[in-house]
Amino acid sequence: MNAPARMRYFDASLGARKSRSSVFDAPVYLSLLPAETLDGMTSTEQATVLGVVGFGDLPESAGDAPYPVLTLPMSHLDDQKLCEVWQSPWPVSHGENQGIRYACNGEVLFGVLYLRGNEREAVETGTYRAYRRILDLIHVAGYKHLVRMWNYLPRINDEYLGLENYQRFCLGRHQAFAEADYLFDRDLPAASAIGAGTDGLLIYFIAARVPGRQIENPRQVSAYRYPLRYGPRSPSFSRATLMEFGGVRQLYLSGTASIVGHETLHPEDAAGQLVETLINVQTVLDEASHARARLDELGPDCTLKIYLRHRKHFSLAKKTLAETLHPLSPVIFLQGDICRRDLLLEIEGVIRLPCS
Ligand code: 3EB
Repeated sequence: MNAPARMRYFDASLGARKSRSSVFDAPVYLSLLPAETLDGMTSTEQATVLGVVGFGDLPESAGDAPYPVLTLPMSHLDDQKLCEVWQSPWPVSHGENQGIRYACNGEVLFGVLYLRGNEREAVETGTYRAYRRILDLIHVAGYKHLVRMWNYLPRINDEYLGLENYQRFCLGRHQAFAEADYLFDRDLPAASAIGAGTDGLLIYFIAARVPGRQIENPRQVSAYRYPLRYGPRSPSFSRATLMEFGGVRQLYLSGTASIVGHETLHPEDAAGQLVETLINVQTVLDEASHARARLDELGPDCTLKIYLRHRKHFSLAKKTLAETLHPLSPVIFLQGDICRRDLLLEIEGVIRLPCS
């Protein structure tokens, strides 16, 4: 792979790391905080932020922040409007390359990319370009292992010349990974692909110096082995990535839906999809933890995001999650379109697993 031209890459954080690290710190951790919290941050606190992801509502001052900020045009469904603050235990360095704004700390790189919509460019071509840029960056910067990718697409369920935008997205992503010689049962990151009210493709991602472990779900056919009827190239993602670093185990859970085998279960039944999805989430958790972690026991270490296609399912989702999760597990509720038309909801998460 050729190094991108005009690469600017500084990693001053490597030095800081040695003096600051503790064996019990993960090099990246997620806090879900009200957006107003960002206004009160000192510059010392800001220096350890890898990135912030907000949903429709970040304060204007976030535009001046030193760290990468992504504001996703999506509506909160809950009164509690939380944003994602990705933090490092020690100061980070910042950079920009081919439209990717990033922060890194010697162990992980957090990046955000917005690829403006272009009428003349097919979705698959734009996606391919975005993924090539990301793969080039992580290769040159030395954070070669993709941990987690979040993808937000305009009009995800619209069809053009027989292919849905989501299927076109899968084509471009597959091509980029295949050209980079990714092994589909070993190297694929966890991911989400959600429809949002954006003009272009919005991506944020985490990459690491060391590889994680790819986790699959025994109740589901691996997405990269889905049969052809779901699209000419299968979705290139794993069900979760398990990271073990800094003496901590973290599970990056992909968008998880009401799919068993490769088929959607309970179409048009949000309650059924919620139950099936939560079984899938617990199953992936079992795979990663050898059945030692339970959703209802995890507490603040379990941060989830749920996307609902229809607002009308919010109160049902809120109630079902309250019955299933530990009361201290924070959840972000968003309106978003799911990649299959018959899916009404999807749940993803970042979970710190208890030490075994
Ligand atoms: C599924 O299991 C539901 O294409 O990156 C979930 C998470 C889904 C990620 C992706 C798609 C993606 O197939 C859809």
